[in-house]
Amino acid sequence: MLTYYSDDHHLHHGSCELMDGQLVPCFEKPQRAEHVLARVKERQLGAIHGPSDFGRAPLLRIHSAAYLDFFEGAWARWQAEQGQGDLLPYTWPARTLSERLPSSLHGQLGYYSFDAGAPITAGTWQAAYSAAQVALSAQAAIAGGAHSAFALCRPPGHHAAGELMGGYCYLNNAAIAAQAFLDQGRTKVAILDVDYHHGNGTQSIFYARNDVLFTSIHGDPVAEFPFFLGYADELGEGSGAGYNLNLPLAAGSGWDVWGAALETACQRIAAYGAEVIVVSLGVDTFKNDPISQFKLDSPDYLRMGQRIAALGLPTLFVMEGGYAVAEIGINAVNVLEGFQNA
Ligand code: Q9C
Ligand code: ZN
Repeated sequence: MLTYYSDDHHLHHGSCELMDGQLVPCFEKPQRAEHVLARVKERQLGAIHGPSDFGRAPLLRIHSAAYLDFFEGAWARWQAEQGQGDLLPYTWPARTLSERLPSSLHGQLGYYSFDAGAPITAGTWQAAYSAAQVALSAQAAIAGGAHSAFALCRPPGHHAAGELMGGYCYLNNAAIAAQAFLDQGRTKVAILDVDYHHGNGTQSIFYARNDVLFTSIHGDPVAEFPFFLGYADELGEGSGAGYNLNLPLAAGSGWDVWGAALETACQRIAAYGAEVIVVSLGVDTFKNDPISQFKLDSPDYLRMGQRIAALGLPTLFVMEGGYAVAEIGINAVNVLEGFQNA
């Protein structure tokens, strides 16, 4: 399997995040991608390519120009204000407040985010832009005839909506790639989001559409981030009604429960008649993940890849979460090897 990767992810390195009332070092750190890349090499998964540059146009199919302009220019504005440290939001347009766009940097940052989990640093735009190009390059490989490809994206993307960053995400790499398939003539794309957290951004982007089926297996939002989306009764709206499948699971779920949910998702994808699958590949479902509550073990990721392969469809894997840094490479590449060896 071909892997696409850019060193530019190192340009994004947030300092800290809020956890249980304390500022702690960011869980979403460069070593994550380094571990995955090292494992891809160790297992000789296949060639590793740098991305091509497809420009802004494919990003604009998912994100608004206003959002991209804000994100690209935010760090320079922060520097012009003599800002110290990472740029982090602290006020959001929650219920009872208006959704006006203020003129101030922090006002706009609140407008374009949903939590304080997506710090903007000097290189965040470039890293996120390159991650999107990595996804598009892997997408192009599949469009060109490859049966599968791995986009080793960092930062991740599935929490990012059309005009929102949050949950370590800025640009929705998986959604951008899914849209590229459609723009190149495919008519039915399925997204399978296996990250521990619900892919609220991806769901919201495609919620009213039937050309992308969104399926997700995740920690029940009643108890888990992102809390405000990801419930089983969210089925899609308008022409997208019936094209959104959420499979929330309880904390402590292991392969027996998780694998059954995967079976449900795969059967829905097959019934849909998908032409291609985009897998939002988070491995924060691992038993030792520091911020998650599922109990998958490393061999389970081989089974995951095997079941996805049984769908028999061209498959684009897009890296999302996973924070048990030492094991993230083993688990992510196990999915790819399970797929490849099936
Ligand atoms: N620090 C992805 O896995 N958790 N994002 C906040 C308090 C946010 C996870 C907990 C988790 C975001 C891509
Ligand atoms: Zn996650």
